[in-house]
Amino acid sequence: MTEREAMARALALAWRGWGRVQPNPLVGAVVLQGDQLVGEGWHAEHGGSHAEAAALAAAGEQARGATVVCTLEPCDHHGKQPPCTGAVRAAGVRRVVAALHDPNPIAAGGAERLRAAGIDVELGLLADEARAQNAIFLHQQRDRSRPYVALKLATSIDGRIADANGHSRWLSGQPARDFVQWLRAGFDAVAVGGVTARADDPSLTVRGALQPRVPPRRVVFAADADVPLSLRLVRTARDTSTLVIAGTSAGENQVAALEAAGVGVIRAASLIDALAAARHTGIVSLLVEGGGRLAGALLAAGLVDRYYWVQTPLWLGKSGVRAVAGLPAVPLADTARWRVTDRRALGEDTLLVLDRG
Ligand code: AOF
Ligand code: ZN
Repeated sequence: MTEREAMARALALAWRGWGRVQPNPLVGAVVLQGDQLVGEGWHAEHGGSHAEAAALAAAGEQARGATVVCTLEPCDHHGKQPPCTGAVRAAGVRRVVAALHDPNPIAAGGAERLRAAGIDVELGLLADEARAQNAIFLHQQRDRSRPYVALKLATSIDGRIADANGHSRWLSGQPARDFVQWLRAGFDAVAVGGVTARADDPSLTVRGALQPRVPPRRVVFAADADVPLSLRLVRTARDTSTLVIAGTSAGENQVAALEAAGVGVIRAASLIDALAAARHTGIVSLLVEGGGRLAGALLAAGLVDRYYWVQTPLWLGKSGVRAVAGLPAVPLADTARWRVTDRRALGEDTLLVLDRG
């Protein structure tokens, strides 16, 4: 196995922490003795063993003289766990290959510490893949003003999210819906706009195989606070936290009724203020699941970091509900290309993961 193959394996292992480790990073590690894999590990639970320490423990004596291939620079601090730099040195490792420099100032400095101890350290292997994987963690380290925002839409071939009657159940197939359940588990909150909340009456809960350590909160962006008390999101608000982000002129009575039902309500004058308020309540990552107006408003404001596009092989025609509404026209010469970070089949559907350029 080459170091590049080992890094691809470490990235695959790191995904096993999805839904369980946030706000900490996803991290995977592999120990190579020559071209033989002699140990692997990943960060599995928040507060638990770091990936490098887990991989070294699995390798045991075979770690002596070996290379550790890990998706993040080994940490150099005593936090919930002892520093991985200590574990690397104690194991007699000769070389460390890490995909990313650790942007967390409290934990960083591992590469320098290890080099000072005579260990060969290389950073940057498969860095783009590692950055895409830890996009939430990296965003959180550099921007505390708003959450990381991912938009997820399932659309027809012709870019519609519902038919002319507003029906969207079910556009995508079961494998795509299972993927969305998995995806939700890794976000702090799942959001929809008021129109979608009223039309679909969604639960926005996680009901898949992966149980998140902390269930995502539910957010409704509804400027007029028009979120009927009969909706599932309101009726279950005491079991799973629900937050309505209303405009500054939303009616007092409406707000009071929601609050009496156990829904949190905050007021914000604009979309950017709404996101800042959500971040203020501890939402570091937000998965927006529609509808078209909220998607369009977020995109127009440059507030979408990633787009998970599930494309379903059917047509809905011109009266179907557009995936994105109200996006101003942009001349081709001025529009930035988004980066494809993943592209794969989910049953009959196709997933495209696009990061803002
Ligand atoms: C992890 N898991 O596998 C690695 C991490 O919360 P603490 O004290 O355990 O430390 C968290 C920091 O340690 C984290 O922000 C990152 O900078 C570094 N490495 N963290 O949770 C891991 N390798
Ligand atoms: Zn560590």
